[in-house]
Amino acid sequence: MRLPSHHIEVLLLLGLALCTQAASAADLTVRVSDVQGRPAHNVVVVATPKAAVSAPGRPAMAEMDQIDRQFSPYVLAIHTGTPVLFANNDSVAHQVYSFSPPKRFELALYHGRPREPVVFDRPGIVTVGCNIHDNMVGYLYVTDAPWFGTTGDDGVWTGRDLPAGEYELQVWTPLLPPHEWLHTQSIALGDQATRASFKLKRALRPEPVPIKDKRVRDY
Ligand SMILES: [Cu+2]
Repeated sequence: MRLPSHHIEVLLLLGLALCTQAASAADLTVRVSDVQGRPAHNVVVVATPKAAVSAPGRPAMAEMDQIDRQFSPYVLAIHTGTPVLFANNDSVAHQVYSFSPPKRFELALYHGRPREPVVFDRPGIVTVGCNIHDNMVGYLYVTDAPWFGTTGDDGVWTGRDLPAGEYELQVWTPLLPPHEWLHTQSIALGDQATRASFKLKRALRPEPVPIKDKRVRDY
């Protein structure tokens, strides 16, 4: 079939419009530093668009491991509805639980791969612990926002291909007093890669330390 020339023109214009739309997205790099200006890692960064945008694809499952009698990662950011597998690759068995309102659960004492993941179906902050090892603590930040993550050792999180527009940025860490848990700022994104930074206002508490000494008696 041959298309009349004006139809071809319309198709070309349509193609051009789609390309333009795809181009008006950019990466967002957020840097978080502590009061001394050092990189702050394991900090949750959330980017919420102020207008509706098409959301990125999400992993079907997330994982929080247990190593050296600690949760790894210490802080995990997930989208609401994501199942999380609490693997236990430690040398000892653990009994993971949460009393937090967005998700209460308890996994019977286990080692290795748990029978089922835990689905976090409500947004909010969930603290997890172990019934046997009181020093173990981890956090899940469950969010409805389309872009989120945690900072690496360099204090940086990068969101990929955020459509142009206005966003609210929030950062959260369990290592600040509760009333200072959220720092917020607004940012406008265009078609250029954009940077934002947060400097936390108060000193962070130390993270719980892993216990590597295998001589500690345990079961
Ligand atoms: Cu344990």
